Amino acid sequence: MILIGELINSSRKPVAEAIAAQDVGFIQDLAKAQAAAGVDYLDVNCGTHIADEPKMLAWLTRIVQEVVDLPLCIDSPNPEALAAALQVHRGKALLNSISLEKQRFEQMIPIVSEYGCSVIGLCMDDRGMPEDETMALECAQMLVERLQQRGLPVEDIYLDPLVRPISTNSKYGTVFLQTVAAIRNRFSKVHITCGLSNISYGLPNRKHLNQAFLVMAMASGMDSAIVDPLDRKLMALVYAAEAILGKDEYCAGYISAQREGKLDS
Ligand code: THG
Repeated sequence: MILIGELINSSRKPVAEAIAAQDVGFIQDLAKAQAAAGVDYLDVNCGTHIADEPKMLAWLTRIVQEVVDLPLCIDSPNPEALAAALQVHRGKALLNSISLEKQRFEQMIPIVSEYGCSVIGLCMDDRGMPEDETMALECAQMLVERLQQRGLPVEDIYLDPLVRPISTNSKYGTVFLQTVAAIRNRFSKVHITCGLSNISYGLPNRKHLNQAFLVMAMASGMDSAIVDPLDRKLMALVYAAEAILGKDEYCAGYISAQREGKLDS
C-alpha cells in the first residue's frame, strides 16, 4: 500500500491555527510523527487560507521537507498554489489533484509536465461526481487516456473514484468498491487511491467504519489511501490485509512490523 498521511490539513482546527501563527514546530512534529508511522507521502493542504494559499502551501512544503525525507502529496485545486509548492519541493511530488473538469485539466497539465510529478485524478467531470459505477469507470478510463496522451506514464497516475459518506446514501460504499474492482480489472498498473475517512462522515465512532472500509477496498484492488497514520489499528490492518492478499511474500512485512512493535494496540 502507498499510504499518504492526511494530518497536515487546515480543515483540522489545530493545523489552521498553527498555519495562522506560523508555528513551524507544531507542523514539523506532525510531519515527523506521520513519517515515523511509516507513510510514503505526506499530504499538505492549506485550502482554508485562500487569500495567500500559494505562499502558505510553499511554506508548508519547505518546513515539512526540512524535517522529513519524504515526498509530499500537494493538495489544492488552485494551480498557482500547486506551482508555488512544487517550485520548492524536493524529489518527485504527487499532485493532488487533477480532474476531467475542462478548465482544471488544462490548467494543471502544464504544471504536471513542468515538474515531472505523479498525479491524483479525481473521477469527475463538468457534470459533477458520478452517481454510479458505470459513470465513475467512464471517468477513470477517460482520465487514463487523456493523461497518457499528454505523456504521463500509467505508473504515475493515481485514480481517486471519490468516496462519499454512507450516511448520505447507503449505496455509496458498494458503488465505491465496485468502481475500484472495475478499474483494477481494466488497468492492472494504475494506482487507485482515496480519502478514506470520507466514508464515515456524519457517523459516530468513525474509526470502525474507516478500518472495515480500508480492508474491503484493498480486497477490491485499491493500492493507496489518504489516511490518519496515527491510527495504529488501521496501520496494523494494512499489514494484515497485504499478507492475506498475497502482497507480502513469506509474510515478511507482517513479521517485521511485529518486530518493530507496529502491531500492538
Ligand atoms: N481525495 C483526495 N484528496 C483529499 C480527499 C479526497 N484531500 C483531503 C481529504 N479528502 C483527505 N484528507 C483529510 C484530512 C483530514 C481529515 C479528513 C480527511 C480530518 N477530518 C476530521 C474528521 O473527519 O473528523 C474533520 C476535521 C476536524 O474538524 O478535525 O481530520 O477524498 N484526492
